[in-house]
Amino acid sequence: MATKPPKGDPVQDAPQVAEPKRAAAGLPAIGHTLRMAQQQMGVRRTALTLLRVNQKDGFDCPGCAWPEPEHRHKAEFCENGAKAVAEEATLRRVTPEFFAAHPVADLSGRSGYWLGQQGRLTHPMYLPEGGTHYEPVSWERAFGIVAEEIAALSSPDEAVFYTSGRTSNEAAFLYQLFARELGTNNLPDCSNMCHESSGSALVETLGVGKGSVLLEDLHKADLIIVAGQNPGTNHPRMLSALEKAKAGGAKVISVNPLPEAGLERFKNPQTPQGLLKGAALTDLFLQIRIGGDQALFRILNKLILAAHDTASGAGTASGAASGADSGTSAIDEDFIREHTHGFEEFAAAARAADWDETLRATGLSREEIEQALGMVLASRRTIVCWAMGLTQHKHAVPTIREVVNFLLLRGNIGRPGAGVCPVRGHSNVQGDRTMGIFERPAPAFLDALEKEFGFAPPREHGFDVVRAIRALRDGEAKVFFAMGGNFVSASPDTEVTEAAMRRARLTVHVSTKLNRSHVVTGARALILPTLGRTERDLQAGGEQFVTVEDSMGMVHASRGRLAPASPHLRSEPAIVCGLARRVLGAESVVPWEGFEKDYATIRDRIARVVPGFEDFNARVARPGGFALPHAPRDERRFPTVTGKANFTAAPVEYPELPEGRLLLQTLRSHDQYNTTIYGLDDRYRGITGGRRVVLVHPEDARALGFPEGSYVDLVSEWKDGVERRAPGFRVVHYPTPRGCSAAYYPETNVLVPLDATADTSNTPASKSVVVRLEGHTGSRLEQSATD
Ligand SMILES: Nc1nc2c(c(=O)[nH]1)N[C@H]1C(S)=C(S)[C@@H](COP(=O)(O)OP(=O)(O)OC[C@H]3O[C@@H](n4cnc5c(=O)[nH]c(N)nc54)[C@H](O)[C@@H]3O)O[C@H]1N2
Ligand SMILES: Nc1nc2c(c(=O)[nH]1)N[C@H]1C(S)=C(S)[C@@H](COP(=O)(O)OP(=O)(O)OC[C@H]3O[C@@H](n4cnc5c(=O)[nH]c(N)nc54)[C@H](O)[C@@H]3O)O[C@H]1N2
Ligand SMILES: [Mo]
Repeated sequence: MATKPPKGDPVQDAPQVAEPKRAAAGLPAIGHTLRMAQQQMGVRRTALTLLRVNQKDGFDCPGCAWPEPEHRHKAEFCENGAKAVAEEATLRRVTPEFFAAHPVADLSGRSGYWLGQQGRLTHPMYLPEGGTHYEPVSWERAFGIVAEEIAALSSPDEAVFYTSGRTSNEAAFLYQLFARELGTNNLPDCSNMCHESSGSALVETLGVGKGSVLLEDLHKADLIIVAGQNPGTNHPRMLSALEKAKAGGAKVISVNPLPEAGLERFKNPQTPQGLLKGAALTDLFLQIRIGGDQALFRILNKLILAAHDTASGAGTASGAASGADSGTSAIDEDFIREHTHGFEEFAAAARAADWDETLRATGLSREEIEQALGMVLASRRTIVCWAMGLTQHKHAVPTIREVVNFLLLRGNIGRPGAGVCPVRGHSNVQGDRTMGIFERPAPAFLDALEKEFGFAPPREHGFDVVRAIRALRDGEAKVFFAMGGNFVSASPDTEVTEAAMRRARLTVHVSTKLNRSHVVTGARALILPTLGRTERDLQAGGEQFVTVEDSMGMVHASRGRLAPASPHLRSEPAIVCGLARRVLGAESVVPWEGFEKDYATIRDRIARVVPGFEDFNARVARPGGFALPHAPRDERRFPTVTGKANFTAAPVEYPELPEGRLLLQTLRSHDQYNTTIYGLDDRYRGITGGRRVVLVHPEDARALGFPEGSYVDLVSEWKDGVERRAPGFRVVHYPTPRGCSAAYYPETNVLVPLDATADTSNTPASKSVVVRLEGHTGSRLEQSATD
């Protein structure tokens, strides 16, 4: 079957710019999807594969973690889900011949886009110490190499086991079991760079680090606030939920520095009228300054309290004790009294919020904020959704805590149509955490593992992503093993991270596709090719399926149907079992062989270790799966330290911007999945044919002396004084607030200092990097290849 070969390496891209779009999806999206899919898969495979996405007997879309609706359309896929599937189900192959033709030195000069376009990995490959090329290696020898390097460590804590968020529950459970039986909690994951701030804030305040709403809650809400999220690109199926909510009378406020097309207008490809006309989704757009969200929610909280005080004629009274009728009150006094802790301290901090500071931090007008307040007070059921625009800042955790304060104040937790909705990224990132992929596991989880398997898991906390990079850099970690992902490109401070990886003794990647992490290696390196979601998984015990958990805590089965990309691939569970048997040997107390044969036996163990998974095999057999319990949502029970939902009172923070500098947010284009680049266009933002662009307010561009279309270097400024430079970006005028700018990740990761992280969660602050622009002097042909 004819598929088009990938084009040459377009590192020296030449972006073109047009007006940004005002609507998302619709007919152009369908045509675009089919073209991309057919280039990768051919026509027949495209049709067969795309019909299986998110159907009850099909596989879970590897795109995002948005849940499936109860009544699915015949083709329950979205443009970007289809691109994710096409990327995996491509007919292109990276074979041993490919590696023989391309020395590692050549591959490390290629862009990430080019590497990904080469196709699916077909064989286990080994780069020996001092070698110039990857060579084919048997699975047994590959496991032997890992065993040798682990045996040479002076402690298991010198090994690091990273996980990306596509790994199934079964594979994740086995992987953490292996690491802990070996003796380490060094289990960093992509969540450390993603929603860790959400988890940190929610565990402390509500007692559960997950969202408290189900899909039907969105449909029932009166008001949905979407803050720091671009669903038109990153969670396209969420737009249908917002559309449905609006049909039921809900209002939507979007809080974003950028006017994102999907939030403005959505053309639902599943309905004829949607395709043609589209629906306006946003009722109020608050074009906030980068990092201004904590200040915004703080002033809203002040205004809600003031509305209550006025209504109850109290002025200074402590709302919670006044006993006014909560049916009409601006705050839910009964809820606050019965279920929360820390109200007084919080209320004092909120009342002290200052308008001048708020307007400075948010860049919004008083009228806009008062308009938002009107909508908030008119809503009995409010949901706040958020993603990376809130989590990747120094003050991300207090920002999300302020969102929680905002919801608690009006009793919007544990009530239908209301709650917190952190919208997760990778399709099983939430499930991986539930399965114990966490460097700081709860003692109760370790106790349960110990009781079930009879070994003593390590209790000391392990490395998260940033600490793992430091440990590799400083020679304290020597073996780096990745279950999926692209650690080198996804992590901050690219040059530091690459140097750290190069110091390792051994780097190992379980992967579907080639990426930069395979070519920036330790002294020895392995690539272990694995099955993707779309592929049939046949083991000695017959055909297997796996399970995943979506962003709303629904667990369901995922079953691939396509023939594997190569007969040499192994499933992720089989790889962990093979590795564990070789590394741990006869001393292991875990039945790895049985687990590999029959994944139902893994689920039986999960059922005994992880709360909420009782009777797992029977419940997951039901169509659509089952919902995990969530104490705040289900019974307004808050398993926090105080036993109540905690109000918090942190000082308001927002990023400082020195004169002549810009705040840079690093974000996704419409044609990428994290570090996987599907194409060079960002259709909704009007950018085509290139990714090295920086979006700047026209007045800032003028004031800084860089007209539209000029080429600049982005230079980040951080207190360590180290120069971090991303060269050769085209200046694009864009409607972003003054002082704010945007450019794509991962090209700009080189600018994010390793130590610039969120307080408490340690998530890289990749949405607020202080940069200066410098005229680009070198030729554009000298651009770095790390993109
Ligand atoms: N097609 C596709 N789907 C994906 C992904 C992908 O790369 N491609 N990635 C997946 C993953 S892992 C994740 S985590 C999610 C990411 O989903 P998103 O969080 O939507 O991804 P980003 O592109 O990082 O977008 C951040 C949004 O926040 C806004 N923003 C930036 N700073 C601020 C701020 O200070 N305040 C506010 N209010 N807004 C701000 C930006 O303008 C942008 O709209 O998507 C998942 N789904
Ligand atoms: N500057 C900046 N940096 C960021 C972000 C940002 O917004 N700005 N976002 C952060 C976020 S939210 C995240 S989640 C991380 C993402 O970090 P990662 O999860 O590490 O990166 P991905 O690009 O999603 O990983 C892609 C690779 O995963 C492999 N893969 C795909 N499917 C499978 C599979 O089924 N199994 C296995 N084993 N491998 C598979 C392929 O080989 C592919 O090359 O990046 C973070 N980095
Ligand atoms: Mo993510």
